[in-house]
Amino acid sequence: MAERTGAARVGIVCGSRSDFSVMEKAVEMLGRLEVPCELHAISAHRAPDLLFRFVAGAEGRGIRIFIAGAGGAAHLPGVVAAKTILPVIGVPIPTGVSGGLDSLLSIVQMPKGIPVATVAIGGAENAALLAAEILALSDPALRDRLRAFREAQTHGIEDDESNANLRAEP
Ligand code: RP5
Repeated sequence: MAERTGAARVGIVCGSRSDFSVMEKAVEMLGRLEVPCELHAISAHRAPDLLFRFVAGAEGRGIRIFIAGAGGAAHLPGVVAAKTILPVIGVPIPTGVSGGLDSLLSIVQMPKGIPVATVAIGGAENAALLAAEILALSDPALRDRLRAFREAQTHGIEDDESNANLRAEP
């Protein structure tokens, strides 16, 4: 388990350690926004009882949102969503099947009544940003950090050398 300082507010879980290279991007983004999180590898198929224990204990530990990533027969985000009413954001992990189309369809095609907010294939950064935006609804300081992130992102593009001739007159 990876952990940032302070009680984790976002629980990140993925189906295998082989997913860590994608899911670490969510850890990194949340770290940048100063949102404590934890990262676990727990397969919904290979260790369902452990997954249920993780989900059942998470809210009591301070988790407010889950980010769940899986590849192939990617049932993990849906199974997490089935066991909690906290928001669940699904990250389809890239695979050898059309770049991860199998993962995407497995995660996005949830039955009505059990939602999973699904981001793009490999879109762990956006999963982290969406989680932060949800938390920011009741956290003004985090709202400010998100605004600062957006502004820095915009300035990075405006300041790019390729756009030098488009800059406004001083
Ligand atoms: C899924 O199967 C995992 O989420 C991973 O993306 C994929 C392959 O897992 P490993 O065989 O690498 O453990 O459950």
